Amino acid sequence: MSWHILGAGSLGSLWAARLARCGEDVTLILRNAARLQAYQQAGGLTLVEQGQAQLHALPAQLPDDEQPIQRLLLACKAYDAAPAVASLAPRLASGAELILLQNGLGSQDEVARLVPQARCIFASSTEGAFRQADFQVVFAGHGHTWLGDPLRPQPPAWLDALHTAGIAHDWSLDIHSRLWRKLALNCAINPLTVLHDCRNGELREHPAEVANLCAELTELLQRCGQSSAAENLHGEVQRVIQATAANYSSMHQDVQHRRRSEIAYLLGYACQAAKRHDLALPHLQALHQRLQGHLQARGLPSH
Ligand code: NAD
Ligand code: KPL
Repeated sequence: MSWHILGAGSLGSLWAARLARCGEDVTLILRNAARLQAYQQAGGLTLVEQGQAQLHALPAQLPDDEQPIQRLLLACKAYDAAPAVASLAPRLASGAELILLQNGLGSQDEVARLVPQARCIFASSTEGAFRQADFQVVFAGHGHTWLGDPLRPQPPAWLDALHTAGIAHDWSLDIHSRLWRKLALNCAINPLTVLHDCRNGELREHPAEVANLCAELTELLQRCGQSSAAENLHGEVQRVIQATAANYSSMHQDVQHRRRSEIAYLLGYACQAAKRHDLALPHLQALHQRLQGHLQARGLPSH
């Protein structure tokens, strides 16, 4: 069975190249005719791993191609996920499976609502990749990907293909917990790095701000029934700040490069959840407003 991968960006290319080189049948879905032409001119996707570049001339097509889709890896940003799936919905075969690689929360439910007939598998990844040029992606950080289906505990048979492709993963029986934990980490670190315009490590100079956010995020997770995701959140945030001290967070990089951020699916989602539960979280709400103001002042979307 073949793979369709929507989004030849960082993670999409990383998955596409590794699946294709172990013999999987992979087709890319590109945004429009101009992107398809640029891809054809580039001759394929290049993955740079440990300094070695390898070109993969994978077939590519447009969203309105007629080929039915059985298994789709959705590798776009959270805010693009629902519109992208809406454009592909007529092509989904019966029993189609979607793997949703988006960070944060909210986009998975938007997609699942659009295609109730398909199986939606949620993913949370700590792998790192970035685009160094058009259709050239650098595998920057080995990590792990957790996959799970909140509605069906049985793992899909194709997990073996991920294993063969060297994509480190586990099937998770509680993928929501993984996604909430990552969302909380991202909410405690990323917005502060944008507002202080600093690397992750410099947050060690703002211990009270980090501690206050962790306390409120812990309360939120507990109220949302995510007690295991809440466990020792502050300790893990401090560990991640230390371990990634020299890095700029993904949100800092987005703002720096004047790209739209995923704020709505991180802090925005957290603040909405607090509101639904009638929970007052003054530090988190103030952070959300400060970040929105910061983005608006730079002409970037704040939702
Ligand atoms: P990216 O911006 O590099 O790639 C997304 C690609 O999707 C772009 O090429 C974009 O043009 C394409 N796209 C968007 N809508 C489309 C459409 N309708 N049709 C065709 N193509 C479309 O993004 P990324 O860094 O790969 O991130 C994807 C998701 O994975 C995000 O939610 C991100 O937070 C998460 N994530 C990324 C990393 C990483 O290291 N890059 C790590 C962990 C999680
Ligand atoms: O995932 C991250 C990001 O930059 O998005 C870390 C390193 C955990 C910081 O929140």
